[in-house]
Amino acid sequence: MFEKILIANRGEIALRINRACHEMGIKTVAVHSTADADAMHVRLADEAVCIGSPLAKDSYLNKAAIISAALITGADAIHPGYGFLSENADFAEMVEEHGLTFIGPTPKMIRLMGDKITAKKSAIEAGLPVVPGSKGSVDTIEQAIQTAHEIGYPIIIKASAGGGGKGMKIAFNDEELKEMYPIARREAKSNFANDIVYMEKYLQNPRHIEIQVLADTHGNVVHLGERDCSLQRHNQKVLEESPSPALNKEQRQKIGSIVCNAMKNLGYSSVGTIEFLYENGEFYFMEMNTRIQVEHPVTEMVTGIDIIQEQIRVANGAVLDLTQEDVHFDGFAIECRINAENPETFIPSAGKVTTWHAPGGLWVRVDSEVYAGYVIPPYYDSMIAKLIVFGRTRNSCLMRLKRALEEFVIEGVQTTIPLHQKIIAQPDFIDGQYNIHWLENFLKKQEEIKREEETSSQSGEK
Ligand code: MV4
Repeated sequence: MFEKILIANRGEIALRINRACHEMGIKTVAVHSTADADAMHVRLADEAVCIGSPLAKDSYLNKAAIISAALITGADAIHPGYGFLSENADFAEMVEEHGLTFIGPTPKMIRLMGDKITAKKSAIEAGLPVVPGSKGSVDTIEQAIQTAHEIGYPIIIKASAGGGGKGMKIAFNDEELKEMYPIARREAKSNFANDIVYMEKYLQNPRHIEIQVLADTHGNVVHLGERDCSLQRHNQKVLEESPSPALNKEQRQKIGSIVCNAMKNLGYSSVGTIEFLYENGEFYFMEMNTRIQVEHPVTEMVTGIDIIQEQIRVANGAVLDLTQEDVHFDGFAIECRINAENPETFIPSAGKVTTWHAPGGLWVRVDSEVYAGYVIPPYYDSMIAKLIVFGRTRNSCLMRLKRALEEFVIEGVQTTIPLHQKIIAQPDFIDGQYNIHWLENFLKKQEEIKREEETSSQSGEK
């Protein structure tokens, strides 16, 4: 096993990786920017190296500085966490060239999945169901119109170098397509320095359901069920749950085995997530994430498997010690992402956390780097904590979540806790009746109610 792992990340995930390493008897090295010198994972790691100034490009994205820190401290492997360099094939390659292990899949696999056109082609070849669409890139407006007529409107234009929802354009007819096609290419060029786009049938009311897999380097693959991540705002997930309220055991087993076969066909190793749109009982491959994801804890809660420990073991060449029969799905888990933001305007709220009281008790997990007195730096993502709760039934999970959110006390900065409290009180959410548009529609309605209240109170004052 590795003796020392360098954690190339910050925040709650750095702490999460540090915990997994220490439980495996592995020493850790934290790297941090000057803004993160007081971070909890820096304190808890066995060693720490400052790698640069606050802006990510000068520290957490500085490949040479991170690899130098690993070499100087004698680390055997680098865990990239999520975001930053976690899906950067050049970095993974550089790590291997320096005789270190990148804790993730091969650079080739990262590259394949990073390009959304090659990812979709590989998905089809591996046997995954996909949304009908263009065969590869759409290079001219004539080709775009022809493709649209073949697959039928509405269509969606996506950037091949994109992902995560950035730079997508929807068209319902030829006229809109003629307008949107050049805009899509221009935006792809400016966002991703690559103007290659492709087209798909636009699914109007799907859920976002993703499958977690765990694969070793010897061809063994298991799936750990699904997560329903439909509740999102501006392509940012807000709340995730497992199992999905939309799936039963047979459907889970069916898509799970399709995904496992596909991963075997691909020769995939490490943890991975296959994202699907799910509509009218059908799954459609969207993209694959080759990293550990923010929402992995809901899967850990319903399977009892430490996904990061497994990721480290398979990166070290270990044979998976689990077969599919060993994976048992039990109960319900929900994760709330708690951001330091105004819960109505979503404007980030950095600064000193003066009071911090995290909830506890049975089946309540809080993953966070925050402590009383911690100063949230303004340079990074606003997610400061994840609250994950488990219940044997979905209702007991919801009741526990309500209780835990009430117990949470954070002072000094604004947080999205009140938003979560509102969401979980909605009948649609309680009934599991939601899709990818539900949250944004809900927020729009809340805005309207607020505006009406303001107007009526103003007229009342007169
Ligand atoms: C789609 C779609 C509808 N039809 N593709 C957004 C994230 C990126 N991975 C792909 N996305 C979408 N692709 C087809 N063919 C709708 C979305 C989408 C979405 C997907 C999941 C979660 C939230 C979303 C919000 C808006 C659009």
